[in-house]
Amino acid sequence: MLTVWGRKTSSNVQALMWCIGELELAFRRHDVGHNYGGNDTPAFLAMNPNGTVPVLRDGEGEPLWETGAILRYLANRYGEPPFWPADIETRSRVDMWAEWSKINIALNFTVPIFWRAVRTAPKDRDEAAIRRAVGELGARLDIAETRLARHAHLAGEAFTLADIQFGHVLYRYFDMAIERPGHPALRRYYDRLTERAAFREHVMISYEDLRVR
Ligand SMILES: N[C@@H](CCC(=O)N[C@@H](CS)C(=O)NCC(=O)O)C(=O)O
Repeated sequence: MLTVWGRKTSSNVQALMWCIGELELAFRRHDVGHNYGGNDTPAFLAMNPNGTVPVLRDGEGEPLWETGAILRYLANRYGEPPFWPADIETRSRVDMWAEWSKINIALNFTVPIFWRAVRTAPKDRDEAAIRRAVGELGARLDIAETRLARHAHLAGEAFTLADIQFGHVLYRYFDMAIERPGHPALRRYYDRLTERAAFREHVMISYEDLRVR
């Protein structure tokens, strides 16, 4: 049994929960972080000195933190090809796109766009900075657009771990009131993600609790 610490409104928790859902693993999840608190207690900090969510524990194993590492752990332990290929070269290409997504997409979306537009009071919002950040993210999404115009998924034809690292921010990206550049293949890909039960359950979650008014 997997134990997850982390509120379901956290984008990193969403990536983890989506992965757990895709792999059909049994879990229990504790609401921790943001409004729930609980991530600054000695017990929590003993599991993760950063005080961030998610944290994962598999059975009685050592707690794991850093979402990218947790996802790879789950893939290595429970994933099967083509989600997590057995062949090292093919697996590394999936991993390459997963890493690219974390660094180029998730990190350029969450703080520069989502925090500025949703987790900042309207009176303090810097609309010009938001537009600039959407433009900068858009330039990186051009790379995904080219890829997705030719392939069904980010790392190729199959749904893989890379799609989880890439796709877990797309619900917010497409739902938010921002002016997005045109990326038709990306939009079609996102629409296909919304047909996945685990994506709907763990990623398509209201972020109104996070909104600063
Ligand atoms: N690099 C870490 C970042 C973790 C992180 O920043 N988590 C956020 C939520 S997405 C957090 O714990 N925020 C504090 C809170 O929820 O109280 C990872 O990828 O797991």
